[in-house]
Formats: sequence, structure tokens, C-alpha cells
Amino acid sequence: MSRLVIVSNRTPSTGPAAGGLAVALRKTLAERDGFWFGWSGKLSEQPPREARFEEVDGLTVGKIDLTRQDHHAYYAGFSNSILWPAFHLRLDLTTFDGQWYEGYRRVNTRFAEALRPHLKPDDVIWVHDYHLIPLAAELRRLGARNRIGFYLHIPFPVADTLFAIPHHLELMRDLSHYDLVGMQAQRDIVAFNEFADHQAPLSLSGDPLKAVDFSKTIVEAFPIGSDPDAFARLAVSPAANKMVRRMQRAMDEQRLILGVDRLDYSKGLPQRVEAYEKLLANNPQLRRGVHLLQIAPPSRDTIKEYQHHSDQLDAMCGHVMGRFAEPDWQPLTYVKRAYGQPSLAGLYRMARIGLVTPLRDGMNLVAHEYVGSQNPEDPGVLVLSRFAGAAEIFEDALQVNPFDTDETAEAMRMGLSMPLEERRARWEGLMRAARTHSVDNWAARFLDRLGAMAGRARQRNAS
Ligand code: ADQ
Repeated sequence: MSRLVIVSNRTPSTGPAAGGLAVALRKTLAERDGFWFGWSGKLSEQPPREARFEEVDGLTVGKIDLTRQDHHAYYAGFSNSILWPAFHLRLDLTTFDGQWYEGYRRVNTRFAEALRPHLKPDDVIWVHDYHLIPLAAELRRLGARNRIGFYLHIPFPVADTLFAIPHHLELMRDLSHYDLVGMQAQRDIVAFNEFADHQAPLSLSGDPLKAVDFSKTIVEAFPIGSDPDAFARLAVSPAANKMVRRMQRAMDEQRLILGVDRLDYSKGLPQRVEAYEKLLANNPQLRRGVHLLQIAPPSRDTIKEYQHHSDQLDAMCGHVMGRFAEPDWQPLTYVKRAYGQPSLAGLYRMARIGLVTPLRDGMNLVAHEYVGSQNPEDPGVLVLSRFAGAAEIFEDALQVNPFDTDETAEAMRMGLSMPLEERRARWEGLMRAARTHSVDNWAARFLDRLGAMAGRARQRNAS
């Protein structure tokens, strides 16, 4: 079997992997020869050009350091102040600084130069996410003819939004250097085809822009998932039970509505709190009988838009508390902290409603984890945004438009009064889908597809 080289922005560190994705990729790598490659997490004035290799929990990991300026331009700048908001259709939240793009390309070039000497011709390379779109083009420039696959974890933007991203044409040309491009959902493939079939032919100087040739690149949907059976076990583990007992003491007889997200404007948290406010305002009989727990650890908090969003959410939670709290009942708890998977699994299991209402999301793994953690005898209800990639596979969820907070409030009300029989039937459908789309199946499908490809060198020789 060919060696596998996984490339991502950050390399895994020692200790238990935080997310299901990291666990799955580690497992995939442990089953075959190869290594993981990426940024070490270290910034230095004059980083060495060569990568250093270490063993991390039995995996071989190649790392490079970056300068502070390059990292800022590449990560907080071009990746997270342009690509992330624009790909989530939030052009209003993009900030543009011409130097960021240069930094983004420079870091991709550095990745390629440090990785290239360690590649063997038959290695299969799997590159992850929007930080590294130019990597295949940079590797090809250095002569690599390997099979190279790319997986986009976030949504692909609709064509009009893509056209508004500075340097989008170079980025799309970069994408055409991959043999296989995987995306989360069919809607992403539709958006990609819209771009590929009708490329904007205008440039400032009036010269026609060259179209991008995608004839050597396969672009397909490979929806990611979690490990639902592992969550089912975790949700009844001693650590989960400890969390459940703590919560039950605090909650009395109230039913739990739960949100778990990174604190990110794409997750629709202000709309969610507004919908909850409407639920309480329109259904006085529910007050004292429900409780919203929103867990949202800060992320990317050096970026201004994230700080602003965090302040906005603080204010909204305070507003709902002031409006509805009583000396002996609080309508919500807002926790800005990360929890271990066992604690999360316990909370998922006790939540009558899993509230997953992003404004736009590549997939959303919290939805998968919530489904996996349910008690089959008495499962909760998943309230899910239509604009999460997960909506394509979770047809049995109560699907809502998260911008329509009346609809989300109504879905919560329906979930709270849903008869056991219907909850079970819906959950069985959800659990089937979560198993079909497990993270292990995702990795195997992507790598089977990439492994079966001929690679650029052989294709070229054949033509
Ligand atoms: P994210 O935007 O990070 O991922 P998501 O898919 O929900 O979103 O994954 C979040 C992960 O972080 C989950 O595994 C969750 O358990 C964990 N997490 C969230 N809040 C936590 C907390 N308070 N404590 C501990 N853990 C917490 C990006 C894309 C998604 C896509 C994934 C994977 O934006 O659309 O599904 O990658 O491809």
C-alpha cells in the first residue's frame, strides 16, 4: 500500500486528540505507513527551512515553524478574515489587506519546500482545508507528480460571492492542481459547478481572464461524520454520568435545551438566543420548565469580528436573563469554556433538544455527536439548520431556517412536546444516517477514491 501523507495547518500534539476528526485521521495514519505534516504551533524570528520530524504518540509528524508576520498574514489574515467569512457567505465580515495574500502564498510555498524532499513518488498526499489551497500547485512547481487530494471542511461559496474574493481565480487555478477535491455536501458541488461552468471572463485591463481547466480534477461530495457508536458508549461512561448528576441536581425537573459550538459568527448564536427568547415570550407555561445551556469556548479571538460577536452574545444573554430570570429560576446558562468529550456526551444525552442552528456550516459534527449520544429508549430531538451540510443527511431532524427565529422557536416547542414514539422513530433514522456517514467511512471513501486514481504523471504520459 502507498504511504499516506496528511497535511493540515496544525500538526497533532501529544495526549488524547480533542476532536473526532483528529482521532479518525490518526487511526487512518496508524493503519498505514506515512506521516502527518504541518505547522508546529511555534513562531520564531528565523525559522529553519527544513522540517523536523518527531514521533507523537506513535505517529511520525513533520513540523515547520513560521515567522510571526507570515503566520498572522496567513492565518488570522487571509484564511480567517477573508476565506472563512466569504466561504460562509459573510462578505460583510471580510477585511482585506493586500499583504495577507502574499503571506498566505509564502506560507504555502514554505510548506511545499519543506515537504517536497520527504516525498516518495508513490506517496498519496491528503491536504486539509482552506488554509492550504495553493499547496498542490506549489508541490507541482517543485516537480511532485504524486496523487494529491484536497478536502474542504467548510462550505464552497456560491459563484457571485466567490467572484468577490480577491485572487479567487488564482485560488481556483490552485485547486485544479489536485487530482481529487472533496467537499462536504451536494450543495457545495452545485456551487462549484456553477463557477466551473460559467467563469467570469472580465479583468480590469479588459483582457479576457483565462478560464481554469478542471479536466484533470475530480470534485465530489464526501460528507464527514463522527463516531456515533463511540459517543453512545461515552455518553454512559462514568465521566459522563458524573456530569449528568451535577446537572440534574442543578436542573431539578427542567428540560434541557443544549447548544455546543465554537464561539463563531457562522454558528448563529445570537439568532438562537433570540429564538429562545421568543419561545419563552410566546409560551409562558414553559417558563421554569426549560433551561438553555449554551457552551461556546472562544476561538480566533484576536480577530475583531470575533470579539464583536462575543460582546454581542454577552449582551443578548444578559438581556434574556434580565427579562425572564426569577430569584429561583434562570432561563439560561452561557459557558465560555471547552469540555472533554465524555462530559459533552453526557450533556448531549440528557438534552431534550439539541440545538444546532448555524447560519452556514460545512457539515457540523455537533449534530452527529448529539445523535450518537442519545438514549435509544428516550431520545431527544435534533433541531437543525437547513444551512448546515448535516441537513442533507439528517432528514429526520426538525429542520429550520436559523434566520427565521419564529420558526426556530416553534421547532423547540414542537420538540418539547413531541411524543416518545415520534422521537424514537426520528432518532432511529438519524442514527442510521450517522452510522452510514461515520468518520471512518468518510476517510476510507476519500482515500479509496484517491488511491485508485492514476496520478498526474501517468495521466500525462497516457495522453
Ligand atoms: P467546526 O466549525 O469547528 O468545524 P463542528 O463540525 O461542529 O464545527 O466541530 C466542532 C468540534 O468541536 C466538535 O467535535 C465538538 O465536539 C467540538 N466542540 C465544540 N464546542 C466544544 C466545547 N465547548 N468543548 C469541547 N469541544 C467542543 C469545521 C467546519 C464544520 C465541519 C468540521 C469537520 O466548520 O462544518 O463539520 O470542520 O469537517
